Parts: sequence; structure tokens; C-alpha cells
Amino acid sequence: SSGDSVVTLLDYGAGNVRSVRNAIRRLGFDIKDVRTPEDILNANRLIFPGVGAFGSAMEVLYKTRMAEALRTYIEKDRPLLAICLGLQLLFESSEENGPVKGLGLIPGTVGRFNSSNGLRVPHIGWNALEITRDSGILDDIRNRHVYFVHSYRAIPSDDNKEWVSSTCNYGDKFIASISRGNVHAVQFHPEKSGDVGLSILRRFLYPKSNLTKMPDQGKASKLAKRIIACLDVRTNDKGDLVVTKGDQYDVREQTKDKEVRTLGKPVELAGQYYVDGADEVSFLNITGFRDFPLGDLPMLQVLRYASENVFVPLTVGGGIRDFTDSNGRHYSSLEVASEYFRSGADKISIGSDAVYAAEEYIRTGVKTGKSSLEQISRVYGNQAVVVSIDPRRIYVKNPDDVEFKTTRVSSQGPNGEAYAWYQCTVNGGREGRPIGAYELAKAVEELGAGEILLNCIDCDGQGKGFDIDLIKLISDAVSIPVIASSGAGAAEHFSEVFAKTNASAALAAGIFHRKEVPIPLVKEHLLKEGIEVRI
Ligand code: 1PR
Repeated sequence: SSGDSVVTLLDYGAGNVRSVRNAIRRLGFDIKDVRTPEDILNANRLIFPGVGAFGSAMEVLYKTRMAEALRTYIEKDRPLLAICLGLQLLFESSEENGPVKGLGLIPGTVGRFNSSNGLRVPHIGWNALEITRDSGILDDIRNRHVYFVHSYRAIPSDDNKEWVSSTCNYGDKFIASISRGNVHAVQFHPEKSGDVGLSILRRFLYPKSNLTKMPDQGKASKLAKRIIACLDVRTNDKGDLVVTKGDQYDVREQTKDKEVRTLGKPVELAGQYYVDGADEVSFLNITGFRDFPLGDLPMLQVLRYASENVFVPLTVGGGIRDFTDSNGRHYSSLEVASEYFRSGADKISIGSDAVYAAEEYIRTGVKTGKSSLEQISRVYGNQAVVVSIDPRRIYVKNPDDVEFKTTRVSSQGPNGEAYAWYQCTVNGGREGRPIGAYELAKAVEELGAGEILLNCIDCDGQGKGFDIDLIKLISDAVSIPVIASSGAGAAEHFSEVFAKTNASAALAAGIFHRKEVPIPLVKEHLLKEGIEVRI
């Protein structure tokens, strides 16, 4: 019957569930959206991707009478797959915005990761599971990494052990999945966990069929270092949206016409990097600072198409700020971000606007809550907000010469300088600002950034390796994850940055676009060097 190929989806509109939808469709199912509590009670199989904050999710579930329906559905042991916050909501309560009461089906409370002993929070990335019990849906993930992104977690205890089917280690041991009868919940994101994640969804959707097991080729034991492929996107002089790549941020060819350098089409390249094993894909709309991104519909279209085929996290940046268009209509940065999330982005990345916000915060000492950074992280959670820093190295003889944090550099400046500070820029490196990368990183962490994308204009496109001094300085200064960027030219540059700094991920562009070293070779090299990566 037609009901057999329908999944009921509980989407209460708080974030990106586009990739869940895409994954379900990819596996051959149609989606019926829950409109009323009865839709839950009548579902053949229900997927509940919780997004947003715990408190507001519970509020919506009560207001719409979905909470009661969910409880009944679960008590009747009907097929359920809850994802991320969806798992947390099954517990008694959460510390997030709270304490706030949950659905109370599973004993235990949800608490925040403890970042006091150097643990980076949010927990972002590909981690390993310890399977504690057969559940029917996790058959393929033994020894494989799956993608997590969260700051809160539930802890296994004697009271909930009959529910727990796997745990994960991050600082402490937390609950990675729940399975009892037909009721399943996972803290990680199957829709963002590549082939392994899709196989979990497949086993949930086709519970009675004999699916062949995926080859057990992994050796996952802990949080893997991530390799991120970055696509700098802009319209070329003909008006087509293309992937470009600069040298120290200059994307024009050194020819008479100085045309925009073109390295491929965004959707195609993103799909290729997914197949190659990129752990994330980032799109940077590099002229977003001057072109209004919602006017730039092609970028939204790129995200929509890319998210149909790319089942790892997608980040998009460029032009996220308040904006008034030529008709006088005002758009808040939150509206811009929401449009990106709706189109398939998992994270948004803020460059210029975060610099202004940090400057003001440092000047006044007051968090106004009004900056785009603060607003977006309040609504979507800080794990959804990346701050992209575009610094330029400035050598100094003496740390006291400047009011900014300096670091001793591993190779001296042109006049024998032994120190440098890193000046933040806005508008794609076009304007230097009176703030250092160190000061900016600390300020944006306090303002709600969940991750830092750390570029370096001096190294960008040079292929001579990452700026280790800068990355060490910043990754030691903050407790949110830092993505090292700019300068990768060989597999050894990736192992160097992970060996010498506390970066959680490394991002590269040119090396992948020019097919000099493909992603699988980078990962092979890292494995050989004893650095854990996702295979
Ligand atoms: O300021 O919020 O509109 O955001 C603009 C975004 O666009 C920022 O994230 C900024 O980094 C980016 N951007 C602006 N101009 C350029 C440019 O190149 N002219 N690209 C640009 C930045 C830097 C990296 C690059 C790495 C790795 N690109 O993302 O991909 O340096 O390159 P490599 O591996 O080839 O060395 P806003």
C-alpha cells in the first residue's frame, strides 16, 4: 500500500531539516508532515529531528498538543526515530535554558558538556561509538565515525540502561543512542553522517528487509580531525556563479582582462568532494559583503541543489548582516541566516559583521544581544554559528610596540622582527581594522560563536603550509573548535597543523580544486601519521 513508503516527519520549524528530508527521499520514501497531533498517532513511522533549543522546543510541543501525542505514540511502541535534540527531549529535564521539563519517558537529565578541563564545547565532528546493545539500526556503524554537533548530552545510568544502545566518549561517557522495541533515538546526525548515516536511516525505514552489511573498514576510537573542502563562490564577469580561488584574496587572473579565476561549478564540486570523503563542505559567498545575498538567489539555489547529494555538514558564509534594499525594505541578519538554513545550510559563517560586533563589545563591555552573531546563535544555537576571521600578519620588533596580542614567530620578519600580531580585516581583506585576531576570537566566543574559521591572508593560495604561529595562538586562546585555513599545498601540511596546534579541523581550497592532492590521499597520510580521521 502507499502508506508503506511514507514517513511522517515532525518538523516544528526551528531549523534546518532539509537534509533529513533529502535523505528520506533519497531512500525512496515520501514525506508526510505532521500538522495535527492526530498525524502523529496515525503515523506508520515517525522521524523527529529536534532542532533549536530545548526550552523553545518543549514550548512548541505543548502549545500544539504534540507532546501528549508523542508520549502516547512512544508508549504504544510505534516506530520512531528521534534525532539530536529529539533524543534529549525524551528525558526528564534539561539544563539548557533551564532546568526545563522534557517528555519524561526516559530517566535522567540532560546537562552541558563540562568545558573547564580543556574540553572544546560544542562537541562538533565525527566521533566513534561504543555499541552496548543490538538495536537493529546500528548494525553498520561499529568502528565507524558518525557526525555530532551539540553542547548538551544525557548520561547513562542504572536507571536508563535498558534504553541505551550506544555511548560515546567526549570528556565523559554520554548517551549516543537509545533503542527499545520500535523506539529509536540518536544524538548524532544520521542525515549528516555520509554513507554510514544513510544506512542507519535505511535500516529504520526498511526494518524487515535483509539489508547487506556495509564493509567493516573503520577503526574509529575517538573524535576525528576534520578535513573541510572550501568553495569560494562569486559571480564571474559573465554573471555565472562560479567557484573561484584567490592568491592572498586576489581572485583575478594576472592577464590584461583580469577576469575572475574560475575553477568549477559550485554544486558539482561540492558533490565531488562529498564522494571523495570531505568531512564538511563550506561555501563562501566572497562578494556577499557588497551584494545582498537574498538578492543573490543563485547562492540559495546552490545550497538547495548541493544538499540533495551532500550528506555531510554544509556551511555557508558571506553577507550575513542587517540590510536595507533599494526599495527601503529592511532585512535582519536573522532573516538572511534563516533563508540560508531553510535552503540547506547547517551552519552559517559571519566575517565582517562579527568584526564590528567584537569591536563594539570590547569598547563598551556590554553584550547588546543585537549583533547578528548574538541573534543567530540565540535562535539557532551557537553550534550553528561560525565566525570567519581574515587576518593579515604584521611584524613587530617588540610586543610592547602594539596594544594587540603578539606572538613570537617561527621565522623572522623582513627586518628581523621576532614578533607579529594578526590584524583583522573586513570586506574580503580590503579594509584593516583596529583589532587583532586574538582579541576578536575571545570576544566572539563570548558573544556566542560556536566555531572559528581561521584564515590567513598572507598564506591564502600560496600552498606553503598553514600559519602555525597564528593557529597555535588562537586555538590555545579559545575553547570552541578552531578550523585552520589557508596555505595547504601538500598532505604534510595537514599533519603539521594537527601535530603542532590544537586545531580541530583543517580547511583547504586550491589544493583540492587543482586536484594536486585529493582528499583520500590527505586522509591516508594523516592515518599513517597516527592522526585519527574518518574513512
Ligand atoms: O564578510 O561576512 O561577507 O564574509 C565574507 C567571507 O568570504 C569571509 O568568510 C571571507 O573569508 C571570505 N572571502 C572574502 N573575500 C575572499 C577572497 O578570497 N577574496 N575568501 C574570501 C576567503 C579564504 C578561505 C580559503 C582558504 C584556503 N577565502 O576560505 O578558501 O584561504 O585557501 P587555500 O587552501 O587555497 O590556501 P562576510
